[in-house]
Amino acid sequence: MNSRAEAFRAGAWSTLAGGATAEILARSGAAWVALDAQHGSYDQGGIERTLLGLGSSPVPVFVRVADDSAAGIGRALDCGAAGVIVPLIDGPLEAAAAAQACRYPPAGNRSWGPVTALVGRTAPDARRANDAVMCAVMVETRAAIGQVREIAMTTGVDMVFVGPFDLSLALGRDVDELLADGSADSPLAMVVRVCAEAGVRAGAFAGSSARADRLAALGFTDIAVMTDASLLATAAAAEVARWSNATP
Ligand code: 3PY
Ligand code: MG
Repeated sequence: MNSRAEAFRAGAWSTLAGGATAEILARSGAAWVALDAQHGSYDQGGIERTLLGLGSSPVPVFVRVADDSAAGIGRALDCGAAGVIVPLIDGPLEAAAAAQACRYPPAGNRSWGPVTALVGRTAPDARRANDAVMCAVMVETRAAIGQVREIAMTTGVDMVFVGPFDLSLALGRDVDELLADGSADSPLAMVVRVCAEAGVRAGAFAGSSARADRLAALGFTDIAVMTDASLLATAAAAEVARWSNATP
């Protein structure tokens, strides 16, 4: 993926494996979709079924992997993910390991074995796969905030992606207070600034419009503005409320 900071992209987050939720999100007009294998219900089988089932998605589909293991990163990419979002990265060494796990030698240490090739699709060219892959590393710990510049500058990192819930816990702050902190030296403003300086995208999880608005105002370029579970819960509750108030 082109790692230069570009236009704003609103992403969709899928926590509900199975069914067609990821496909609905991929066709919603969102700029990208992420399948959540850390806190969502995507296991390896769910990732594989969803990515293979989606086939030619109109937008990139990423996987938020369960952890920073090279095995999990490689398996998600083998299934056809356009990139990975790697949680709980503390510093540049972990960021470099994640970036290398995304790429075949000589750029990295990814092992060859794309599952997509096994189901009759053309196996991607290794060099092109290295250029196209998107490696996002999550900054959501106190250690990571202290080294966010080094993380953003790490070779092969395409996006720094903030997890505001974990970050607020790590910093002992309320998540909405952290998001509302517009001061120039706030942790989130600093992330946006160092990403711009490093020429990488600045992503973050919002999960709701109100939080997405705050992150957009801070200058984040890629925001997970919605999740399938919260969209369904909100819309279902609103519809039920409308019918409970309706007079026959
Ligand atoms: C966080 O906010 O910590 C996340 O990882 C979002 O899923
Ligand atoms: Mg998190």
